Amino acid sequence: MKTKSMTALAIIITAVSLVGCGKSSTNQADRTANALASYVAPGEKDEYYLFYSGGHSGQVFVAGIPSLRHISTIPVFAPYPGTGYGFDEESKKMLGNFTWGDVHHPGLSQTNSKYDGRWLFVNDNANNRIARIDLKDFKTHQILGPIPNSVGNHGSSFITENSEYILCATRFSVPLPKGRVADPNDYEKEFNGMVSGIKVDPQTGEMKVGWQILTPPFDWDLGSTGKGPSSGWAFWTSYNTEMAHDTLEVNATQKDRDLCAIVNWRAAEKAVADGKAEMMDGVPIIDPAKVPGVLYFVPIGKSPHGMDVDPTGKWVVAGGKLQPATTVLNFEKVQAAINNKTFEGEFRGIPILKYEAVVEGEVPVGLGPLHTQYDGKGNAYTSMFIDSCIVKWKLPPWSDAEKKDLTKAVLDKVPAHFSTGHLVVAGSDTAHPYGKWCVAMNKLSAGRHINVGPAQPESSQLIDISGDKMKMIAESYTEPEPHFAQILKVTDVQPTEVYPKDENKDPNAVWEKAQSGVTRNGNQVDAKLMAIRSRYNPDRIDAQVGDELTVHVTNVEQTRDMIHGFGLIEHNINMVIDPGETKTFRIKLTKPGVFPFYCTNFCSALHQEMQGYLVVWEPGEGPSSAGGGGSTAQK
Ligand code: K7E
Ligand code: CUA
Repeated sequence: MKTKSMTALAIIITAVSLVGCGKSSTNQADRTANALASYVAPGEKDEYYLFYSGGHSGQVFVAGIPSLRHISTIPVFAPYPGTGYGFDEESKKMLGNFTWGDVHHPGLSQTNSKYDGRWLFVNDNANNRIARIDLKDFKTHQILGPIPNSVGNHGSSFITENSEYILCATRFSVPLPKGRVADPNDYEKEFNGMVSGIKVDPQTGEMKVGWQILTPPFDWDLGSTGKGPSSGWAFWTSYNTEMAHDTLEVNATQKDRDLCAIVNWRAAEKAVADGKAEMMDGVPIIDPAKVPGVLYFVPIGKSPHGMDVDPTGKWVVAGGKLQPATTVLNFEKVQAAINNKTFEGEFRGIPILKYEAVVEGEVPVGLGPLHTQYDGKGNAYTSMFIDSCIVKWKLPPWSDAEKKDLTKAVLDKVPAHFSTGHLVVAGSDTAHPYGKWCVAMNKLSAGRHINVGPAQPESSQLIDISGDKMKMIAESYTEPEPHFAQILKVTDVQPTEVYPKDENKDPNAVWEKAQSGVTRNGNQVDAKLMAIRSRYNPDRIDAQVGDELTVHVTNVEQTRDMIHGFGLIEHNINMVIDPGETKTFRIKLTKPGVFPFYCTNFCSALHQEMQGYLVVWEPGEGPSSAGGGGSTAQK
């Protein structure tokens, strides 16, 4: 036990002393060439979107490639006053009672194993949710969850080839169903993990929980979905085959190999249709010990993290955090082992495939391999957390000489700064990778930026992978906390520029002065406002303490980027309304006073003049429209 943690410590110390091994070139010609390669001149535009996860910021950030400039923030699991997200009723409802999430793995929707530019799905590790961003307007349209029977929704969101499902696996195990209490000392007996199939409506993208597969209490880690020969399958690593429930750093690193999951999701879907599932918390649950063919295990060394299917669907590569090699599974051999029952045992009724029968080789890439991406030309790129570099290596088939000595399959290394977590190549998770760029998202980028205090800003690095040798071209600040990302060609999406008036189905939308105004029904006050450069109509709302006030604001503009805001003084309200959009908020009025409201988004030379008053009278006072005895003040 001691020696093992000592080894881990030694590796980390070596890693720290290795940091700084790769300086960028000081050669003037190289510097000029690199600068030009990522330079997007004023007025010109980037060629790709980079959607990167914002980790515990709960957001998704959009950058351009090759400039690496951060150009947009898509709020998902946390309020964001910049777009008014989390203040209007609709987005508040989506957020539920949570004000944060932990986004790890964005996944673009696919058709025929190709990005179709429709949706971006992201997971929330913290509150067990999945969100859908529509690429028509780059906004969050659905948050599903907390998903029943699922805790620590980290091993997601992995999209199947035709976006039939988003597949998820749990990082944490708990007594199920949620709410049941058992002693963590009884972890092995009482706790369970889960694999979930989240069904996606092919037309609308609407998600719902389809089915789940009960698993032993391993900590499932990263995964990916199959294609080609592995179509209908999915794969996850795990890092706690030991089933430890305390001091995981030591107790979950005892075994040389952890059991990874090979899931036949089509078989799971069929088993549910055939009535082989039992309900738990409203979800059909498959017990894979009772339904053979749904789940298999394969041992992979050691404390693996990423598990990435290559574009042909034949090779599945796992990175062993504590093993200086990636493990390459051959899916055809996996199939043969399943058919011939080449098992080396079983665990709780689940067959364990014989390691030697399914592994094509272990490629000695270096220390701390995490995630692998592909260029579709037979090359793999693995991020090295400890070595702080990206390693390019050759996928099988290997020559006899390479097979004998797989160091020969390692083609190139480029330093990254520092401790790379994820990396991304456009289309790597589809059958059709494209583009010349790889982005390395570095975890512990100390000293890469000017000093801003104790927290060192993270960095991402742009690597040109078009040649034999990789070239690090540019570097940029990355909002915390980057995990995975997706790259999409700009020409593959056509975001809308305004919401067309005739598509606005909000019953409270108002398009002309005559429709707008304030009405009262008991203590319910309903204000329908029109926002147009540079005024609100009406610009006065009268109400009383104790009223419930609902305000609907329609931005009647039909011009791109003509955005209006609605900030209400001392009421914690800031809506931002895009052209053609209607947004609503509801508040209980608790204090008397005159509260100005104003446009928060700069809209014209007279933006500052775009303001009005919410007059909150004491009960019984004010104009008749406010329930008082005076004459009507509105309009
Ligand atoms: Cu995908 Cu960062 Cu959640 Cu690896 S995890 S690094
Ligand atoms: Cu409307 Cu500023």
